[in-house]
Amino acid sequence: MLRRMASTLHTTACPLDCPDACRIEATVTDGRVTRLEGADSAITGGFLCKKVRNFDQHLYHPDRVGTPLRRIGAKGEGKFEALSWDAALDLVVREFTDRATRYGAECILPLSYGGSNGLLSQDTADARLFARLGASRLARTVCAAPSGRAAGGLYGKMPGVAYEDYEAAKWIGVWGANPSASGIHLVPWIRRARDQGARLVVVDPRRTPLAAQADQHLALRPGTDVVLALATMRWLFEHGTADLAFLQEHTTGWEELRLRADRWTLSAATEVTGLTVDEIERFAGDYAAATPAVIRCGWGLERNRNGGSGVASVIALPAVAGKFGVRGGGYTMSNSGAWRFAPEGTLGLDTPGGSQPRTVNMNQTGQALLEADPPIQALFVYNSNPLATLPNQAAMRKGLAREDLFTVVFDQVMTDTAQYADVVLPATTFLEHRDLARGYGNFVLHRIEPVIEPVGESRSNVDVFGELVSRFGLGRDGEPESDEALEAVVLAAAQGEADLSERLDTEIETHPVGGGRPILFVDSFPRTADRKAHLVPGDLDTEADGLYRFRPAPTEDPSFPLTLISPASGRTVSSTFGQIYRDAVPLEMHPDDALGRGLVDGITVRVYNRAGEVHCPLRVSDRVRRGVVTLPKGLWSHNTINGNTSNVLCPDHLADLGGGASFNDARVEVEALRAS
Ligand SMILES: Nc1nc2c(c(=O)[nH]1)N[C@H]1C(S)=C(S)[C@@H](COP(=O)(O)OP(=O)(O)OC[C@H]3O[C@@H](n4cnc5c(=O)[nH]c(N)nc54)[C@H](O)[C@@H]3O)O[C@H]1N2
Ligand SMILES: Nc1nc2c(c(=O)[nH]1)N[C@H]1C(S)=C(S)[C@@H](COP(=O)(O)OP(=O)(O)OC[C@H]3O[C@@H](n4cnc5c(=O)[nH]c(N)nc54)[C@H](O)[C@@H]3O)O[C@H]1N2
Ligand SMILES: [Mo]
Repeated sequence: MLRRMASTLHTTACPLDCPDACRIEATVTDGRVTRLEGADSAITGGFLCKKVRNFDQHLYHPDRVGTPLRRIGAKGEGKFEALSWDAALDLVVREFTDRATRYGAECILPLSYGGSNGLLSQDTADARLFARLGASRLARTVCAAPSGRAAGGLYGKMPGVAYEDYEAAKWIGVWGANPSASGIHLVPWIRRARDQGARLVVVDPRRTPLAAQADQHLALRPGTDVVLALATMRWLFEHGTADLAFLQEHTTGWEELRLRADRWTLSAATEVTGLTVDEIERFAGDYAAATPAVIRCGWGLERNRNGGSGVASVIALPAVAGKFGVRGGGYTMSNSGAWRFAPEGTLGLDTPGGSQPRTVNMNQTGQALLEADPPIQALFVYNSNPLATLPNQAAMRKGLAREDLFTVVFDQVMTDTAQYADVVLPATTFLEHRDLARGYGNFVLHRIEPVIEPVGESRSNVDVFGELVSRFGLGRDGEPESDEALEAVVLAAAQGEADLSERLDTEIETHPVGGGRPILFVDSFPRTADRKAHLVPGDLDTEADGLYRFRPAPTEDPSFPLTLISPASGRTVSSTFGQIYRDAVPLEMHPDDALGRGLVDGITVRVYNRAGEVHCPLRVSDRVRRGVVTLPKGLWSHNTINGNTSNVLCPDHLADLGGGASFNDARVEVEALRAS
């Protein structure tokens, strides 16, 4: 039991969707969290981001859901009344059962993404419930799907260079990543490397904080990374700086990759990327000359129709240039593959009669809610705020507004999505429940134990999904149900790891087998069958209909000449914490684009395309390149004047790999908003 006394200190960790997985020291006073600070860590330096330092604002926010709620107003109106857990779960079981009987179990769709991102609060009891119900499956593609496919196909998800080893690098390329907002503990390691003379290059359509300090900033057009990377490879081959010995010994497909790179002369690449010949040549020459050289590949470049090929080409570069084999050399993408948990076999995820329910791609949930056949009649949203975070927001909103759809939203706060729920269930946060936090930048795993009692009547995912399993009559005698039992299942399913539970008890930071600072192609190899990098894997080539092929926007519609990108911000994690920030967020636009349209800083604009429009303030800034405008991801309806966010402008066509989202492929026009 948790003891209540004046002030106690508790060590825990942050599982939020961020690469860093920080250790936390929480102060609890009279049962309330009063202070959160970074706890000792060799990797993070013991400091926390501002968002999590202020997590108490989220914990005790007036919009925190305190009890189960039932809708009493129209959908979207936000009128609810409290009801007991018993009554709420009864209602869910009754409605889901009724609809499954009438339409078949596939009419149920679970809709979830990272949420708290802990290993217990997703893919455990929830997976058991929805599998045994025979519900539609969800392809969780909103993030990292193209990059995951690329990293899996080329290198078998080999973990990359550790943050600590950036210090050894002489050349650091930050490519489509903005660690100053989205994984801040990499930044001090980059700074240390620079203090020792490392060169910093940033590839990003925006001048991010690191780009502003970089030795070179390549502000390319969004979605053209594959062309920059291939032109660089062509240059390397042409100038005798490709590492043919490495390619022969450790890769397959390099001759084919070379052929595909061959059409990208510097001048052809400048046409597409908007960079100059000098810029690309300088980039290639400096990269070729430096050792160790490391690329931090982010997620900004995957979110367009060329995203999978873009990521594949970026992570193929170190193979072509021969940058592996030394500490601090190679690339870092997601390091989630450092831990391989495979508990599926022990959780009992069988479907009724071995049925194979359909799969809905979450990037097209809006369309599915409006058009799927059989129809989606029961939606269970958890660990996600899809109205704020999925593309094609207009379809999503219309789908959620369907009177015949029964929607459950299980969340910590009244999100935009929750406003459309029939039943809202209050969820605990990682300070109130047990979980496991795994870094996907840092090579760490932490056990999370609750530091306070649940706020209000909130309950954990494990608890609620477990209870639903039994209320639907789908439970099985003796199977692991409690959070502790499920934790044991997950830990025991960690491939290649021994004594993980004990290690989590005794070690300050638990690293995966091998220690978590691999030297690539020396003590860590691709997890492909032949331990080689496959530079043009057949399955990816088929899926992408030609890997590394650059696709111009299908309809470069002159009515919508601007590309809208929606990067992460330093205030929110996706849309988490969005209830705290209610101010109107501006669209950023280059001064030349503003001038051409007669727009000035500070006015209210209408950003629009055929899918919808956003009304918001304008900030004129040369931080974005010409032809590109930005509006951050994770905004809520209260952050804009008309209640739509950038997601209303984001198309729901898919990236070339993994069924990924194409958020950064939006085309828009902007005009002054006239009072009507
Ligand atoms: N504070 C905070 N931290 C987070 C998150 C958050 O929302 N807030 N989100 C977490 C999650 S879910 C993720 S996926 C990661 C994301 O981490 P990052 O990948 O670092 O974040 P993004 O801002 O999505 O994208 C990075 C950069 O890509 C640029 N970009 C956009 N389009 C292109 C392109 O076509 N090519 C290139 N080269 N660059 C492009 C953007 O301008 C942006 O600066 O961060 C995680 N950490
Ligand atoms: N326009 C645009 N939109 C984007 C992106 C973009 O680049 N542009 N990027 C996308 C990316 S990278 C991502 S990862 C997605 C993320 O999209 P989502 O997965 O929808 O992420 P969040 O908005 O953080 O929503 C997570 C929700 O889970 C809740 N939650 C947290 N912990 C728990 C828990 O233990 N139990 C329950 N039941 N709920 C919990 C939080 O309160 C929060 O409301 O957004 C995408 N949206
Ligand atoms: Mo993400």
